[in-house]
Amino acid sequence: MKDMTYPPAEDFVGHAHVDADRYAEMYKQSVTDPDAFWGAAARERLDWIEPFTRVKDTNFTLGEVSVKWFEDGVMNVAHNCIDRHLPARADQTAILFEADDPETPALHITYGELHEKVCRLSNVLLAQGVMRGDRVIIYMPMIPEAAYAMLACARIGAIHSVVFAGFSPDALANRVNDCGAKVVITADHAPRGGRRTPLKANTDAALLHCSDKVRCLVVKHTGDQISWIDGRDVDVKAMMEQVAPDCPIRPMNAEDPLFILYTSGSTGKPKGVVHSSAGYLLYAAMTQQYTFDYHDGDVFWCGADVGWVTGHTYIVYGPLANGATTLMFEGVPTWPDAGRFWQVIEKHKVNQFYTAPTAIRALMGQGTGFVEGYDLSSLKVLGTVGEPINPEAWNWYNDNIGKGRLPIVDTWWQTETGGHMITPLPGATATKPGSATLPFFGVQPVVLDPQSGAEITETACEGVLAIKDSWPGQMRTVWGDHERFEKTYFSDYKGYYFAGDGCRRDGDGYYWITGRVDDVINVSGHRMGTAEVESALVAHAKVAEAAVVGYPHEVKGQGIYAYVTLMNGEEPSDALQKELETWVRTEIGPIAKPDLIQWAPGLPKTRSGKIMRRILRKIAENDYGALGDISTLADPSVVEDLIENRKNKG
Ligand code: 6R9
Repeated sequence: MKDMTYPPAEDFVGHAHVDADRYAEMYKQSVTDPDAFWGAAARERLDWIEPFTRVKDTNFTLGEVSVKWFEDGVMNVAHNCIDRHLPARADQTAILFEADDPETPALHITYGELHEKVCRLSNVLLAQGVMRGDRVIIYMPMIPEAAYAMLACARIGAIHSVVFAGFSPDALANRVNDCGAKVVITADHAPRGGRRTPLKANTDAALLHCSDKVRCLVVKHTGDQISWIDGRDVDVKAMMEQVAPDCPIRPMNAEDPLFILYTSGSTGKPKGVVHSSAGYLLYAAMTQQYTFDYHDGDVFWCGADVGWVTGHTYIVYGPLANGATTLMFEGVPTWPDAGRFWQVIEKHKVNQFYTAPTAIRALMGQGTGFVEGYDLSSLKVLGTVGEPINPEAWNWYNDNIGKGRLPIVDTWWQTETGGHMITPLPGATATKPGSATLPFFGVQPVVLDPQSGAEITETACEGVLAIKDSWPGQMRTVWGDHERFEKTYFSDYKGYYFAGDGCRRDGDGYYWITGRVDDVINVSGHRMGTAEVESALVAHAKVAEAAVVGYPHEVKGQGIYAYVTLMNGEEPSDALQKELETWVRTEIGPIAKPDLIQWAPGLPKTRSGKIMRRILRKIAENDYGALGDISTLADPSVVEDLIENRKNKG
């Protein structure tokens, strides 16, 4: 079957930063002469206190892995995100804040105000003895203070580590201890979807397991009652009033760490991914501008949480480095109802909107009634991130939100990569639903044979996705464990950065991410992406969501085990099970027919919406003893339900 292709609209191309020819030309330079390409970009896009003399100094050889960019340059990230914009943009909105409760008036924080807030918070941190290189944990709601805190750290040279507000006290304590943080910045409560997470109480519980030297800075956001430990706890807003409104920037080396962000791998405890100052910021700025075709004056909305890399790069650092207006949303897509996203887009005349397929599917399940009636005509570009997008979700997004006229950028990247790696550029790339399309500037993807590790040179092929050479946004190390960095990303396939994803490259050189390679299953010797089967299942009108894993099968090696969540109002039945089996057979082929279907009222998801397949695999294997840590799940109780149902299947 020929893939559907959507070329960029002519009127769009006319105004875009980059068209197809320009992309080809720039891409070529970026990989043939990275020093010239990135050197020019870094001089043009960033302000330097001391110019760099060396651009790229990187080595992917196991045992010697080292990634350095603009090494001898001196700069400051907060200066680049705020101060240098002041002459032209002091009165322009930097952060547009939309609260959880739609009745709360939005805040328009100008670059001038942002400067003052960040300076004041910097002075509060300095007063607490936070110095260059110290670690600061940020455990906050999605409120402007979270961004102030990140930028205040950057201003004084402290390294921040944002911990998603949905994480448990245990997870928080582990992170405080792993990075040896001096301070935790939190808030009283985090309102979300009309409910409140007790962040201060969680922090109190976490700090019982940490050094008693750790200070707790509290933003009183909701004003609810909280407990207070004199001498340890600090009222941030009150302190900010008492300190000076200006704070000099700290000159930092390009390679000084900007932040640590913990991310879970397939094994072991979460890794502290370390990002640099200059390389990261440059990559964030450049991808935000090109991938979303951001223009001066646009209102940009990345719907992620600042607790994830997507929030770091595309709510805070990328947009602010570009002098953009970035929307920060405290709420959830489904509260007060499933029209909230569209209401916010109408209200603030959002131009670029970026979300995850899981959110699209959740809204799709609620019907189009919640979209109708909102004026979405301000939108110019739509984006997705986080997982492969199935054609049904893509079509729904395209038809109902894009009204068939907007480019959709499906951006493949990772916490480790800092910014977009494989993505369409809206004025340059014809898109194909489900494909992240082509590499960003400087990114050299390769497809490797998973067994031999050899690079596959045929255009159309399938294998594991790896990257041949460094790009400025690449992570530099794992905090405190460089060996783990080398082992995780550079040891399976020598000489390459191995992303952990499988992919297919089609005859046009387009990349199709098939999911994490640990999610690829082998059925009777056929390799199959679990995403493929899931995509087929959710294409059925009665299916809201599906997760597919492999499980040991006597004859086939691995069988296909499908967890299926039905649309509201649909009832499970034997007849429906048969119907779905037949459906998948016809969608993909007999080989993809699920061997077992389990009805799942809910799926175990991380709070960022990723399905925890590790848990589903264990349940499918009837191995309930080794479920591992389920504390990071949005709703741990779904696991018990799934186990009960699994047992009933024998
Ligand atoms: C940015 C982010 C990274 C993993 C990655 C891959 C999956 C992300 C994707 C995608 C297919 C896309 N992923 N974007 N898969 N298409 N457009 O999500 O970072 O949380 O570290 O996850 O997410 O499997 O390896 P992170």
